Parts: sequence; C-alpha cells; structure tokens
Amino acid sequence: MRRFDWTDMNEAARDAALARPVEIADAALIARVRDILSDVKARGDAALAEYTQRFDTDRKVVLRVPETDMQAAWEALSAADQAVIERARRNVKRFHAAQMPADIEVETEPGVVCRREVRAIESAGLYVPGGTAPLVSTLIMLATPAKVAGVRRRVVVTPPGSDGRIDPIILACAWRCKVTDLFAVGGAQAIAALAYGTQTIPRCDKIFGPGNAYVAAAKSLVAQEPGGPAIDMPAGPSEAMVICDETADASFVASDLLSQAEHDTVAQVLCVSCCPSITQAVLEELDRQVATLGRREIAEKALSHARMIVTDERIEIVDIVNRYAPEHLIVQMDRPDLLVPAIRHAGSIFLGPWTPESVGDYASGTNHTLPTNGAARAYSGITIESFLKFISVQQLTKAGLRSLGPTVERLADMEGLDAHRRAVTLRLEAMQ
Ligand code: HSO
Ligand code: ZN
Repeated sequence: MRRFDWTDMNEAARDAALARPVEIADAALIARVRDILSDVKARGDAALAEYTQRFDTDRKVVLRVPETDMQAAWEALSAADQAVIERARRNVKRFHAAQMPADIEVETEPGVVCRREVRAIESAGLYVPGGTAPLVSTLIMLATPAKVAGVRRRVVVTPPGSDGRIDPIILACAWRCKVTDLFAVGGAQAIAALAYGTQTIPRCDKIFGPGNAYVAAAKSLVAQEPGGPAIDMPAGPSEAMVICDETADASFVASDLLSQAEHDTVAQVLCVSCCPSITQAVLEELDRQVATLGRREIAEKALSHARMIVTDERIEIVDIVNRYAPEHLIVQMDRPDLLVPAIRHAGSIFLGPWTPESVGDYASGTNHTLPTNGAARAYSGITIESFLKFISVQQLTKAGLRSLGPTVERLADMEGLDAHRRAVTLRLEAMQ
C-alpha cells in the first residue's frame, strides 16, 4: 500500500494521489470489439457460436438455456441455499419496490395541466460476468429491479465455462428471479447480440451489468450507434474507500479493503484516516488477512497499488471523499451518520462498524451495480428508475389556451418560427 501524507501535499500531488489509472484507449481492443460487433450483426447466431468456441469452450454450447434446466437447477439446491437466495432477493425487491415513483400531475396555471407518467422500458439485457466467480448476486441485483419495474422481457446473457455449461447456481437463481430468457454467451459478442438481436436472442432496449474491458467497450460502442440501445452507466474497475478514525477496528477496516481487493487485480482500494495508530494497525491486519485468502494473488496485486492517505485534519477526510467520488464509501468513524450530509459524491455509503460492504454486495437490499471511475459525480447506481422512463402528457382547456396563447405566440416570434405561432393564432381566432 502506498502511503500519502495529505497535509504536507500540494494540490497537484493530492490530485495525483487520488488519480485513477489512466485508461489507455486501447485502439487494438476497440478494433477487435468493432469487428466482433459487425460480425454478429451480419451473421447472428453462427458468429456467436464461433466466438464462444474461440473464447470460452471447445464443447458444443446450446445458446438458449431451457426453462426446465433452470427449474431443475433450482430444485437441486439445498433448502438452505434456496433460503439464502430468497432472503437476498426479498430485501433487494423490498428496497427497489419502495423506489417506484408515482405519476405526477401539476396544473401549472389555470387550465394548463401537465403530467408525468411512468413507463417501464420494454426489454432489458442483463449481463452477468463469468470468469473467476459465478456472480449470483449480480443476477439478483439486475433481474430483481427489472421485474419490479415491470420490464416485460428480462434477458440474461452469461458466458459458459470451459465445460460448455453455465454454473448451476446461476441457472437456479435465474429461475427464481423469473428471468424470461437465459443465453449461454458472453463477451463483446453477447453485447452485440443484445444490441442487434440474432435469430435466437431478442434485441433489447437497454443493456445493464458489469463486465471485462471487451464487454465495457462493446456496451459503449453500441450505445453510441444511431438507434442503439441505452446502457446503464460507464464502466471502470471497482473501488472502495474506507475512512476511519481512532474508534475503528483495524481488522474490520482491513477486511473491507480486502473484500474489494479480491475482486480484481485492478480494483481500487483506498484507506483514508486521521489516526496514525489505526493506519499502522490496518497495514498489519492487511498482511495477516491477505495471506489467508483463496484469491490471495489477486488481492495482493490490487493491494500493491492501493493507497493509504493520512491527514492531520479530521475535517479534510470528507473533502478527500468528495474529490475522489468513490463507488463504495465505508465509514468507520465516530457518529458516522453525522458525516453523511457532507458527502456529495459516492455510489453507496456503508455506516458504522456493523455494516461491511459485503452486506450491500449481497443481501441488505441496496443495489451493488454502482458508478466507478468518478462517475459518482454525475451518475447513480442502479435504482428502479434505471428500468423506467417518463412520458410527459399535457392538456389545456379553452380558457387555458386563451390565457397562455399570447405568450407562446410572442416566444414563437422571437424564434422566427411562423408555423408555431400560427398553431396558436388559428385556435385563438376560432374561439372568437
Ligand atoms: N463489490 C462488487 C459486487 C459484488 N461483490 C459481487 C461480490 N459479488 C461491485 O460493486
Ligand atoms: Zn464485492
């Protein structure tokens, strides 16, 4: 872990200490993703089968997972595992259902009524990464709010393993979360399939979920195409910032830092403190705990570029948070709730000693799909609104137009738009 003494640093050094790794726009990667996109667009399922064979498995893969397989996987789970998934799903459902916005209606002036009506998007493509861990929780975090929002078609894509199959726990969870379609395909080719549709995979209006650099590039490329799908948010390596004072338990702090570090070698891990004795204890705990992890090597790599920022001034901690805009902010400080109003930029905040980030990753109810790379300045994590859109509706009475019409006529004059003016004038004349 690299250590920085914030108080002694100038502004440039502070910016550097909080900088994210510069994403070198990898032209070769983008070119490869473009090729995959256009190939899938042109050849559909045949292209998907070839890419799956090249990147994932040499076994024969059935693209569409039959419902009966999902159901069987669910039924094969132990009652205890079913209950665990059920508990997480229930909390996520509760929290997201409570977010459902109501229609609003405002009479902005007499006879002028404006409404905002909520509609679900029609189809959502949900990407669940494969690779080193079967992310059941990501499936829950995407499929549950999609269902609650009323999205009719909820399509999950996930890459098959080297045995040609999707992990049974993903199948089971897909069944329980009532996804409408599950396809064994991953990578940029899966994003292409969701963006354009193939013979088997339906085109989706919006694409959600995390993924590797190829998936992220594919999402942003298809979203830029005219008529392309929307996407949830820009992607970057996952991040956690823990802020702590002398009241923190160093072993708790270290365990939260490591839960981030074990995700990925490029995960961003930061600890900010005003208390030198805690920072020392955290470093010792990190050494002790990292040695025991199944994913020790990944975590150690992530820790090698992790940052420990020490400041003399407690008050500066909040500035550091806002400056960095972390995806996850873990607050292990005295009276953590008092700090919250001052925090302007963070994806998700975890307060106090009994709130490890893991609870939000899995089961408390909040969504774990969150903005990274400073996007928390302008983006939210996934909420029910991510699956919704709003239509405005208006209606004027005759008296309403009589009153507001002249204002619109004059504004149309200012813009030199005659037809706009006439659309009002004709009606005002018809009232005479
Ligand atoms: N912390 C990850 C989500 C996750 N953690 C999935 C465990 N499984 C990104 O927010
Ligand atoms: Zn996590």
